[in-house]
Amino acid sequence: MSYEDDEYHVDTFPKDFGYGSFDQDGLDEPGMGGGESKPRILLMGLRRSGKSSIQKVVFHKMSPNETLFLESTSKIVKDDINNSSFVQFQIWDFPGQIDFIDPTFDSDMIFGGCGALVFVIDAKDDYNEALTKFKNTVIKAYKVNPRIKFEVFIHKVDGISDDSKMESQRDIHQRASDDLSDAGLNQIHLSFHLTSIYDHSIFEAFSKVVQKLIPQLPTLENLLNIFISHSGIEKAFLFDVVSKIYIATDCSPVDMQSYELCCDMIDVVIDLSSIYSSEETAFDHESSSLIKLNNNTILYLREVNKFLALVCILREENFNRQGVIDYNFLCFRKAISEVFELRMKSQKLETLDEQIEPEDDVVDEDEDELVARVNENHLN
Ligand SMILES: Nc1nc2c(ncn2[C@@H]2O[C@H](COP(=O)(O)OP(=O)(O)O)[C@@H](O)[C@H]2O)c(=O)[nH]1
Ligand SMILES: [Mg+2]
Repeated sequence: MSYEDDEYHVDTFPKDFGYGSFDQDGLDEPGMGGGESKPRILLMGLRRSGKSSIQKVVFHKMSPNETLFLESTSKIVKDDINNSSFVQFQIWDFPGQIDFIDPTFDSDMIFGGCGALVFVIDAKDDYNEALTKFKNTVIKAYKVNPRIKFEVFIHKVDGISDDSKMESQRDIHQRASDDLSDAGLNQIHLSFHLTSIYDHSIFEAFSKVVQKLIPQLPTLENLLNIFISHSGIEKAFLFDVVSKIYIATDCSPVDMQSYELCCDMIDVVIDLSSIYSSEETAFDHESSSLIKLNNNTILYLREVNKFLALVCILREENFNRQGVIDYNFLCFRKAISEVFELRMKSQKLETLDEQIEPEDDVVDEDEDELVARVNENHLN
């Protein structure tokens, strides 16, 4: 079997908003530390279930209509999502017809360094065959690597009524779980998402998949909770600007509409700044933006680092204290960069000595201390 590193051309988006270049260090060697710190997300499912479309729409700004002309994938396509921040992984897009019985399919290598397996099922199609393939895939993958997160995308749910969406989800969930318990594997946890590339559901689902692969997630959530509670903010999302997936949010529930508003705000900010500034500076340290909605709500965006933006939703009257919000934001931004540094340090330790387990508790302790310190510094 051959692999291919695909070079994508992103022409609907300024160059600088693409992800950095692919650093190959140690990634292709099974068992190397590089693979550990940069988990793989595998996209699997039957032919034409929508795998390549998902990857292109979420990570390469392809418009959903353009996916109609995607050619079918004949090799595994590796795509490196590398923005040197928290969102670092590889996506492997598989051809639908891949066969695990095939001796050239190196399942140890493929599932070994895999963080999440996204299995795409076309909800508009008869899904019996997909479920059979799903069962075989999970059994095989779990044997190689029991730590894989299994994510099922019940896909193409655009134009399907809410009732039948729920009905498909219930049915697929039931049958997939039954299949696995028949195989004696009912300890495997499956997550289900209803998705479509024609709305924000695919970004939301991918956000959840990626978040599970970020070891620092609890710290990030904690920092967001502290930030909003001291600043009179209702909801805050920490966005990966390039993909518009959110890598963390505070603990209040996410409603789809708020998420969509924040996504649209990022588009507006980037489109506008691309017009009025040079490509390299369209999103930089000074980037911030304020949108007042006609229902007393404010959307406030601040740049966190080159790749991350914080988008907040708050009531107009709470924005009177913008000074406090901005001060608290600076504390938040500083804390985020410290979490990064800790992450870098622990990654270095990992690569220095592959044999020694990374000292997780040391990092945790540092992160706890950091959260406590940030809490003290915040203005009320
Ligand atoms: N209606 C609808 N069509 C989709 C969606 N996602 C993908 N498709 C279409 O499904 C077809 C197959 O997609 P493709 O990505 O090539 O599937 P793959 O073989 O799994 O990689 C294409 O014509 C896409 O336009 C979706 O969310 N909704
Ligand atoms: Mg494909």
